[in-house]
Amino acid sequence: MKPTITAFEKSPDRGRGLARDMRVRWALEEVGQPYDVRLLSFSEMKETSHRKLHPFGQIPTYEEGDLALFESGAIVFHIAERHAGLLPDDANARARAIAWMFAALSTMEPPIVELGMAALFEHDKPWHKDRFPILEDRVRVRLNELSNRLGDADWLDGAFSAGDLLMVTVLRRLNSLGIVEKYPSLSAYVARGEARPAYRCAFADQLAVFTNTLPIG
Ligand SMILES: N[C@@H](CCC(=O)N[C@@H](CS)C(=O)NCC(=O)O)C(=O)O
Repeated sequence: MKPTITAFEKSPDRGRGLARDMRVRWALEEVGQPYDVRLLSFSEMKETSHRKLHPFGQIPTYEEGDLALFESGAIVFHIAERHAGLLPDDANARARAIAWMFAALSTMEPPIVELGMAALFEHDKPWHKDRFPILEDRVRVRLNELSNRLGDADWLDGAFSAGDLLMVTVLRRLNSLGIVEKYPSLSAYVARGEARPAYRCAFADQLAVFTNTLPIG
């Protein structure tokens, strides 16, 4: 059954692939699963009908038959479990790839989001000058550790997995801050993710929503 996901009707990132529907689109492209997209305005996201799908009134959501999911990580995990290509068959390697999914979302993403929020919304606050370097340091500590672990490998644990997919999307959130560029192995890692045909297809589709160049559905 063809799933339907939700995405911003007008993404605040202007189609730079930073909204979290990008992860879901990329996962679906990696496994070759066609999908439909329902676009939502900010007010539609807060309506009761959407909150039945997403308690926090956000995107993305995922509907497939009588299954409705929210949380991009859970959706990517569901896709990876139902299709070949995003999680290894070997049980231990699979468990490690899942650990990287959690690492992307619960260890890397929170300080990165915090820094991004501070850059976007707090620059005029009196405490911004003191707080920003602290947030930057927290991110740098994690990037250092991740970079040390990745070393010169292509992916985090053997073959490309859903762990890499989520990690690349999380690191991309730093794009406008010029921080990942200080870590050549991480920059190359993100570039490798972005070069994957499935990524490029997903990116083009979400950009087309913003530029209005493709019919959706
Ligand atoms: N942890 C959630 C976060 C979802 C989220 O923050 N979605 C953003 C778009 S990337 C959103 O809908 N923002 C609008 C809002 O919160 O009103 C996930 O990974 O799906």
